[in-house]
Amino acid sequence: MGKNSEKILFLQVFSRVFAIFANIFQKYMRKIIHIDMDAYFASVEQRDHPEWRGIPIAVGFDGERGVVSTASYEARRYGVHSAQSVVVAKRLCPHLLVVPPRFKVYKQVSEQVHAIFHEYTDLVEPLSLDEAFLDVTNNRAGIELAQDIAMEIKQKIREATSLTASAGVSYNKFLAKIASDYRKPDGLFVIHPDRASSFIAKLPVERFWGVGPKTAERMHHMGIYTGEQLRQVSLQHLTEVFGKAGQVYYDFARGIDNREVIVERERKSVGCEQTFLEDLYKTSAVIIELYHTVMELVERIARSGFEGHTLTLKVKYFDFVQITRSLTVADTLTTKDQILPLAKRLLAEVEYSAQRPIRLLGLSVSRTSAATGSTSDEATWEEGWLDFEDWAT
Ligand code: DCP
Ligand code: MG
Repeated sequence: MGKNSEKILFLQVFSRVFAIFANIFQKYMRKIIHIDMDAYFASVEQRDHPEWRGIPIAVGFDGERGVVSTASYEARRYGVHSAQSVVVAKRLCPHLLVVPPRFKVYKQVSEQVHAIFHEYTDLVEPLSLDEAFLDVTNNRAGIELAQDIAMEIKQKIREATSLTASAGVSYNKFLAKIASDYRKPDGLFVIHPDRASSFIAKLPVERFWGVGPKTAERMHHMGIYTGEQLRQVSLQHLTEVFGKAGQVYYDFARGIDNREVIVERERKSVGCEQTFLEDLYKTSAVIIELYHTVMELVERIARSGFEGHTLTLKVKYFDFVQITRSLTVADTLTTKDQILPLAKRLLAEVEYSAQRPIRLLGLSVSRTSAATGSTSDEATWEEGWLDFEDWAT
């Protein structure tokens, strides 16, 4: 064996041993809490409108094209849920009351809740208005058990806001998030390091973080229904089927998730984009897709509580040439009724045809950049080559 191959072998062994110790360290040393408010928008509405308590309500814009943001627990019993069309929701629950959202209030409550988190640690990572991870390994109050902190936080949230939250406690983000969902509403669930393995073994794969309905279906096709079965599949096989995510599933199945709790850097934009199965050139088809993109964008804005004034449309053509069009307005862009007309105006500036069909549409809302400048009602147009990588949330 040459000197170099010995070195490589040594490094491989060393890094393997290091990884094993790092995983054990994470498992027994880290304390992560995930907090998620219960039926967030709906609970705020029921809090502020006592006459709506105890009855099925959905927060969303009523009307043919409206979408449910969230449903009260009374409505969920009928099968009403987030992202469902209001029409379908009313079919399931004919006496459903659909009430408009009040994003300002949701944001204020979110700030109150965050102030409570920061009484314990500054290592807070918000996932959306109503959800955050806390790393309480070293907490301000010097409390030994993360479970006690979670209990105190729930209590303080109730006192400050009259709302309930569910908490999950474990040694990593993946398990803490699953735990918070486990005893909803008003729940507190702890996944102890020694119990993690048996807990994951029984967990249906669709409850794994990052496993959406499509991935779950593929796993089911492979005969994988539980964490236990997922653990039997080799890393090589998982990465063959799921690409990079394969490694993540492999680790999750073993209770490994060493991601840090990342204190939020200020978000600069919220956006979404979609690539079409076939390139589009008919105006009617493009408008429909634009509409869907707007709906998705509105949902993401609602979830993140983002306040921006600039709308940007990205169009990628069949040949991967990409253009963007932006305009800036005085209002904070949050609703479909505000954004859709603006998106249509931006689209009207874009040329496409059967010879030059569209491969991808994207929309984002961002804070007004110094370069864009204008905050008047008069729209500012600009064409550019924005980097859209930051878009995905
Ligand atoms: N939201 C939305 N559109 C979605 C999902 C959510 O506008 N498709 C908004 C409304 C929710 C809030 O974000 O109240 C938080 O989302 P959650 O997924 O945490 O759902 P809830 O808090 O409503 O319910 P749960 O009790 O299941 O957490
Ligand atoms: Mg919630």
